[in-house]
Amino acid sequence: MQAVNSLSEKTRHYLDLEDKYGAHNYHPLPVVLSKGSGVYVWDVDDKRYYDFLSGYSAVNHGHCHPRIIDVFVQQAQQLTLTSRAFHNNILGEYEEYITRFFGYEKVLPMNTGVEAVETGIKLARRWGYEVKGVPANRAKIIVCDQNFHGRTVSVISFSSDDSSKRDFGPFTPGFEAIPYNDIPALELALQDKNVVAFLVEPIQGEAGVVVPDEGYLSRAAAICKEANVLLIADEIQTGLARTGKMLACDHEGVRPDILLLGKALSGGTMPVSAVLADNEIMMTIKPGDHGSTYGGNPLACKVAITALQVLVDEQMAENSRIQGAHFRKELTAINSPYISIVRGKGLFNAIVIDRPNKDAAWEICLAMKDNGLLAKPTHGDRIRFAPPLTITRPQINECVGIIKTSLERF
Ligand code: IF1
Repeated sequence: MQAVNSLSEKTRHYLDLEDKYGAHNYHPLPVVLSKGSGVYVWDVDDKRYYDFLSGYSAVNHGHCHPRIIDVFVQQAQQLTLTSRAFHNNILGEYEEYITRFFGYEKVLPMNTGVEAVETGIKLARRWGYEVKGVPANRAKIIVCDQNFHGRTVSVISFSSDDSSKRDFGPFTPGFEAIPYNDIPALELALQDKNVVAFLVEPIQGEAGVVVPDEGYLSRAAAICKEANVLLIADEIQTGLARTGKMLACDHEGVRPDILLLGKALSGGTMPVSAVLADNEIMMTIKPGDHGSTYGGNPLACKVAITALQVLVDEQMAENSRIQGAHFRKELTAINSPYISIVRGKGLFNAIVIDRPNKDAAWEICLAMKDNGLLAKPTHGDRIRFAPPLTITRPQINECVGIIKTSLERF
């Protein structure tokens, strides 16, 4: 672990406050950030770092993107929240923009990613009963082992990660987990006529950027269609240009029945999520059946329109594809005895550390921090590398150098 006395006075001060007054629901790296711009963040001692986590892919646009911040400030001084009890002049324009952007008939605006997941689950169940004709309270949703879809009680009910669910029961029924990237397992699961949906991450993020076989997603979509089962794609982390296409589903031309977005939809400024679907599904929700205080607020909508525009104007998907491929090539060329696997798509990558001591990934992240790059281990032996999609080739090369130096220190 980091020798705590090597931390500055200022850093120590903020760590102590959080330790004393905040719930201990995270174990962050010992660094206290106070400023962000583009691919960089600065700590309270004005030391600069490359941000290779990007807020778990919520900061795809880079920190404090000027166009997004300008719109945020301008709308924040105009009208931030009306609730859905009244209309406003932003929501409809946002709904038109985002549904045309992704090619769906309707959008249901929410806030956090897990709220979008919960909304997708409710939509699939409601569609299952009212359209597919599944008997009341018998709807089943297929999920994958090692999934991560958020932290509400219903969503952790189908988690396979003990730390996410231990002692949080009793759990919500109606979910069945199958192995990820396993078509025969999906075919078998869909023989149950009560299955209403298959909820899947196009690439599993928390599991350590697990990329399924080429064709898995398109085969799964075809099987779901045949079985009259909705495909729900959780693109909350993989979407919005992170994997080198606007959506990870785009790599295989898959159009999910329900599309879940979040995180970078606001350019990293505030929680904004969205559920997109066509009328057959979306119109099963009637007035008063679902909602949220902040869902679709004018500030979120205005910011989201700009965030989507910036992705396109700055060709972030293309940059993600190009720089990601180079990054993986360079990481592999390091040929470090510590790296057993390099994997990912676009600028959504991870390495698997091949070392007996379970803290190796953490120690390497501490070393990278000292060398000016912030990344976080996931599941002990995996380190996710996900910089903002604005990163340039020279910056990628500099970061590969930092990673190389840090690994050599071991
Ligand atoms: C934490 C993980 C990432 C997500 C996918 C839904 C959500 C997430 C694919 C829920 C959220 C975040 C949550 C955050 C850490 C981070 C995370 F490590 F937890 F799993 F990114 F991989 N679907 N992921 O990745 O969205 O409600 O958080 O807005 O909970 O520790 P949210």
